[in-house]
Amino acid sequence: MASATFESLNPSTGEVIDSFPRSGADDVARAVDIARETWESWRLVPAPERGNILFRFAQVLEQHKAELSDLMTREMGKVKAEAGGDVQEAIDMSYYMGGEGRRLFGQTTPSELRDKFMMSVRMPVGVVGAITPWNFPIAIPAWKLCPAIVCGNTVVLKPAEDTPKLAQRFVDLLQEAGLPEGVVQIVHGFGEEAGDALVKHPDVPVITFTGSRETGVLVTKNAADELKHVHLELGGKNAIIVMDDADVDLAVDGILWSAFGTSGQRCTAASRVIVGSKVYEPLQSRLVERTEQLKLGYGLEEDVDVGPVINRAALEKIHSYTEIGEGEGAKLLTGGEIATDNGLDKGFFYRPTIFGDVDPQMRIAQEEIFGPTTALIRATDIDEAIRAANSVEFGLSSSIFTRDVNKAFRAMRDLNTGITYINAGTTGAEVHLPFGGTKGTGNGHREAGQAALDFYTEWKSIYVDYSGKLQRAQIDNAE
Ligand code: UN1
Repeated sequence: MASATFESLNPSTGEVIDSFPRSGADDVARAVDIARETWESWRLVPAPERGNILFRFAQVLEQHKAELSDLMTREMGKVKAEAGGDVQEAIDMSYYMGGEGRRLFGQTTPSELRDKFMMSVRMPVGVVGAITPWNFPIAIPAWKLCPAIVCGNTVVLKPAEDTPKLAQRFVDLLQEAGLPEGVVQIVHGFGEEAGDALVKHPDVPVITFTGSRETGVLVTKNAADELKHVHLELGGKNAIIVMDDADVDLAVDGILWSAFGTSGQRCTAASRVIVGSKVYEPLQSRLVERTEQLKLGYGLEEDVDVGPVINRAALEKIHSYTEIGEGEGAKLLTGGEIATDNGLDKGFFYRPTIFGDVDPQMRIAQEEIFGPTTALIRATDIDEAIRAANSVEFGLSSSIFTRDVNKAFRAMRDLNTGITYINAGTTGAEVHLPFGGTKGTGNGHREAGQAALDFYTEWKSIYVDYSGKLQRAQIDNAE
């Protein structure tokens, strides 16, 4: 076992939560060996039985929802209600994928020959290496592990080093739900050590990673020699478009929730707002006013709206973007500072920040900040708005507020993202539709929904000839 350890901190108070083993390549190799061995028996367990374990896991998560949400606010910082939502996503995913145990549908199709039967079935792939982020510390492990497990794979999980305790609880509760030992292994620690060893291990044919674009590219390169299946979810620079005909109050509600919920630390967060020139001024003033009413603080307290960001490095990065925005000539409308009053200086708190008069090509409108900062951009019509929305390297989520059905359909077709919302913000994806994005957000795979099954299985095509004679397909069969 790894002898070195690392600590997990409470981002609201700076207090140490617990310490964890800092795993290296040897620990990863041991976990992979067990997962590889367990796979030989796990792949033969009937899928409905595997699904039943997920139904029980969903129930166990329900029983522990309050405990997990409370721990999430302490270890990751998101406010109470949002922490409950994170756990609920895992519950929903576990029920949904549990049901797949009795589906996992393939196809049957007629043969071109007589007395011959053809079908395709989904086969498990083997050991899945899952590298998960800290921003959805219970939901995202569920997005990855529930489909992997029901499809008959085993898993080595390397959770983010900021939220090890939540990941450990997740795995403990899987065991409590009856998951046989060895099906899921956890290795704690850092990307350069544990994560990298997992990505390079020859007995891990599948890697699923949610994190930064930079690391995603590295994962792809390091997995290339073994031709691994790689799924990537790499964030976004998501835009909300507000057309002149929109319900402005509704749009402001959507912007507040999507820009500042989870302190802006969602891949789906709205870090750009593209506004029609007629509603720009009223929207800006209402948005700033509502933003200044948001209460920053420790998310276990009832009336707190916005919690801390994850750590000191994140706080500094977010603040550096305020300086970049000001340097680029954008107008700082509110926020733009590290909050230190009323004891907030013990944690990592950043004031919700809005820039106005932002040009779509500025860095604050192009780069993922992953914090409570959003940029207002003007657009004269829908063409300009869609052009601006699409002018970034990412393509995860997008949204339009409009009462004009024609504009809504234009947006559904032309916004180049994996997810588009009409009259809602950019966050809040449900577990039974595909989740993921275009362009620099990923590599074409999707998680959640039916799409996840395509990643965690290989198709096998099976031909059964019951004619009793040699029949040859794809040649001239005239007798
Ligand atoms: C993420 O930030 O990586 O749609 C996931 C949403 C959440 C999931 C976000 N259900 O905002």
